[in-house]
Amino acid sequence: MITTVEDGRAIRVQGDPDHPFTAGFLCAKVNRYLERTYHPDRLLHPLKRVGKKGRGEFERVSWHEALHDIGTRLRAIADGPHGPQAILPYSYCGTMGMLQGQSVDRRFFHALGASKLDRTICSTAGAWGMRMTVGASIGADAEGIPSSDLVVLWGTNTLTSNPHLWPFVRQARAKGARVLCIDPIRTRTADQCDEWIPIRPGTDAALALAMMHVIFADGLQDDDYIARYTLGAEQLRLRAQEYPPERVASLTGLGEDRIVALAREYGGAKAAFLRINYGLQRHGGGAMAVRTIACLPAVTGHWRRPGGGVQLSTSANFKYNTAALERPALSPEVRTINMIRLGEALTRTDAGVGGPPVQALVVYNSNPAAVAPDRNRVLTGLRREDLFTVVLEHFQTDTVDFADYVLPATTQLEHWDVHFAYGHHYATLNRPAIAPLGECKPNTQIFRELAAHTGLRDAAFSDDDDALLRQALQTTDPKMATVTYDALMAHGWVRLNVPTPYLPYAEGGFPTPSGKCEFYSARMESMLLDPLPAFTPPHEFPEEVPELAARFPITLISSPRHQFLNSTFVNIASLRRDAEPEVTLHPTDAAPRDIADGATVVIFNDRGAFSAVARVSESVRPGVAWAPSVWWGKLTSDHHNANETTSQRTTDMGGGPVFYDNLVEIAPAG
Ligand SMILES: Nc1nc2c(c(=O)[nH]1)N[C@H]1C(S)=C(S)[C@@H](COP(=O)(O)OP(=O)(O)OC[C@H]3O[C@@H](n4cnc5c(=O)[nH]c(N)nc54)[C@H](O)[C@@H]3O)O[C@H]1N2
Ligand SMILES: Nc1nc2c(c(=O)[nH]1)N[C@H]1C(S)=C(S)[C@@H](COP(=O)(O)OP(=O)(O)OC[C@H]3O[C@@H](n4cnc5c(=O)[nH]c(N)nc54)[C@H](O)[C@@H]3O)O[C@H]1N2
Ligand SMILES: [Mo]
Repeated sequence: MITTVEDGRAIRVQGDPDHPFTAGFLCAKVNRYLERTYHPDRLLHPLKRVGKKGRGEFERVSWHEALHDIGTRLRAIADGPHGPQAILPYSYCGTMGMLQGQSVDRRFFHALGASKLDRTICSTAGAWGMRMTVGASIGADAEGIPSSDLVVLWGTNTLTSNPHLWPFVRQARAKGARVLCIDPIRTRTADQCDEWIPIRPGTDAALALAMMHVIFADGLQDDDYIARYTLGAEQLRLRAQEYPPERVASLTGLGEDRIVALAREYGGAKAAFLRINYGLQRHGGGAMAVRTIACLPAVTGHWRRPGGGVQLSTSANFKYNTAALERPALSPEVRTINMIRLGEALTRTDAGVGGPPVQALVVYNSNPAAVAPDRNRVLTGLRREDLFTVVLEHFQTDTVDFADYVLPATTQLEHWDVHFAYGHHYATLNRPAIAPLGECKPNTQIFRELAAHTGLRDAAFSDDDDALLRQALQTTDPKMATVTYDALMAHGWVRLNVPTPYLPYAEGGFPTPSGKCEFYSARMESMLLDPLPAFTPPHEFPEEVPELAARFPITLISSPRHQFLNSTFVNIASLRRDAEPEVTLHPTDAAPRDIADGATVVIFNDRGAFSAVARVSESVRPGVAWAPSVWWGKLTSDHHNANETTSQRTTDMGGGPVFYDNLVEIAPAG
C-alpha cells in the first residue's frame, strides 16, 4: 500500500502497482483506510470509566494516570491470593503485524506470569488438518494458477475475502480452465464461477472421499506419485470404498451424478488448483475436512505441475524469529485458556479450565464482545463489576464499552511493522506514513510503558521498534534469506527465497515425520483420532441431533459481509451504508414461516437471538441461512449480532471455533 502525504496528512492510499500479487489494487475496505484513520470517532487519548459497565461512559485522563493505575491494579492482582494467572491477555488479528501483534505484548504477559491465550478463533482447525497431512501450512503457489486447467474455490468467498486471487483465476479461465465453487451459499464468488456446487455445510470430507472413490475406481490416480511420496495409500483406497457417491449424495445434498462428474473432472485434470479456505473448517469436523481434501492432489499427482495442488495458507513459509520477539522463556509454567471459550472463562470461578478466576482482562487487536462465540456469555462476563478490563483500541467498539480503561492505539499509517502473508509469498514492511494522531501510541510502546508501571524491569522492555524489527529478521531459514532489513527498507516488500511459481511438493519433501504426504497419520492415531481421512459430522448435524434439529432446523452461516473485516470497518459510514443486518433464506424455508422478503425476522436458538431483515432468495441452499457478519451489536437496532447464537464448542483438532456449525430457527419478528 502506498500512502501519499501532504503537510503531514495522508491524502491518498493505493495499491503498489509493482507488487506481483496485489497488482495495484486495494480491497473495498482498505480503500477507505483514510476515512477510518481520520474518523471523528477515533480514540485520541486515554479514557477511564465513569458509568456502569457496558454503558461506554468515560472521562479523559492522562497517560500517566492511566498507566500508573493499570500497573498498580495488575500488580496487586499478580501479588494477590490467585496470583498472576488471574490476568488474561486477549488479542487476535486487528493487526497481524509481528511487532504490534506478537512482540512486547507477549513479553509483558510472560514476564508478569499471566495466563496464556490459545489464539484459535480463526485458523487452527485447518492448520492442524494440513499439518497432519502435508506437514505444515505450506501449499500450492497462487501465482501458478494461470497454468491450472481446473480451479476449485472450496469453502471460500474469494471476491470478498481474498480478491487479489481473482486476477489469477481469470487468467486460467482465459486459457480454458473451468472454475467451480463449492459453498452452501451462492456468494458473489459462486455467481462468477462456471458452476456453483451447493454442498450441505460440514460435509466436505465426505465429498472428497467420494471423489477418491471414483478416482481409484476409474484408475485416475497417479500411481507413481503415490508410490514415491505418500504413506498409507492402500488404507486410503479401502477407506474411500466406504464412501460411494450414492451414500455421499445424501450426506452432502448433492446429486450422485454431480459427485461422479466432479470426481472425473478433477481426476482427469492435469493441474487442478484447490483453493480451500477457512469457511469450510468452522465446523466440528473442520480439521478432518481440510485433511481429507488435502489428500486429493497427492492421489492425482497434481503437486508435480505449476497450478496444481491445494492451498489453505502459505503462512508457514514465513519464519520470522517469533521466539526472539515473544521471549517465551520469560514465562513461568502457566495455564492456557482457549480464546473461543472466553464466555466460560469469564463466568466460571475456575475459569472454565481449572485454576483461578479471571480478575483482569487486557484486550488489544480484538473485539471479543462482537466476534467471540456465545456472545451472551461473553457479555455476562464483561459486565462483572469485579473484572478489571483494559482495552487498547482505535474506536469505541462493543468491547470498549465494558472497559475500565481505554488506551488509544495507532493505525498502520502511524506505526512500524513487518508482516507475513497467508495467500502469497511476499513479506511486507509497514513503514509509518504519518505521525500518531492525538495521543495515540503503538501497542509496542504501550506495553513497554505498562511494564515499567507494573514493576517489570527486564531488559526485554528496552527494545525499541527498530530493534524488534531486526530481531524478527534474525533467522537462518533459507526461505527467509531474501527477507533482510535492507531489502525491506529499500523495497517495502520482498519475495521469500522460493522460485516463481513455487512447487513445494513436486518431488515430495513433505515436512511430515515420514517426509511423505500422510494419508495414514500415526500422530493422529496416537492422539486417539481416526488415523485415516473420514467424514466427521458437525456437532449440530441434523441427522445426529434430531431433537435439536426439530426445534432448530436451519444451519446459520455468519461469514463476513463484503464491506466488513470481521468487526473492523463496521463503524465506517460509507461501508456500512446505514444498512441493517440481513439474513438470506431459501423460498422453501421462508414460505412455511410466513416470511416475506424485507420482513424483520428473529434468528434464535437456546444460546440467544438477534434480528435481521429477511432476504428470500435461491442463493442459499434449502436448510441454510446466511447472515453476513460481524456486526457491532450496538450499531444494530436490537443491539445483538449473529454470535448470540454461535457456540463455544471446538473443532476435532486445534480447538478451533465452530461458527458455521450452528442450528437456529427463524421467525417473523414479534
Ligand atoms: N472482506 C473481508 N475479507 C476478509 C475478511 C472479512 O471479514 N471481510 N476476513 C479475513 C479473515 S480473518 C479470514 S479468516 C478470511 C475468511 O475468508 P474465507 O476463508 O473465505 O472464509 P469465510 O468467509 O469464513 O467462508 C467462506 C465461505 O465458506 C462457506 N462455507 C461455510 N461452511 C462451509 C462448509 O461446510 N463447506 C463449504 N464448502 N463451504 C462452507 C461460506 O458460505 C462462505 O461463503 O477472510 C479474510 N478476508
Ligand atoms: N459469527 C462470526 N464470528 C466471527 C467470524 C465470522 O466470520 N463470523 N470471523 C472470525 C474470524 S475468522 C476472526 S479472524 C475473528 C477476528 O476477530 P478480531 O481479531 O477481534 O478482529 P476484528 O473484529 O477485526 O477486531 C479487531 C480490532 O482490533 C483493532 N485494531 C486494529 N489494529 C490495531 C492496533 O494496531 N492496535 C490495537 N490496539 N488495536 C487494533 C480494530 O480497531 C478492531 O476493533 O473473528 C471471528 N468471529
Ligand atoms: Mo480469520
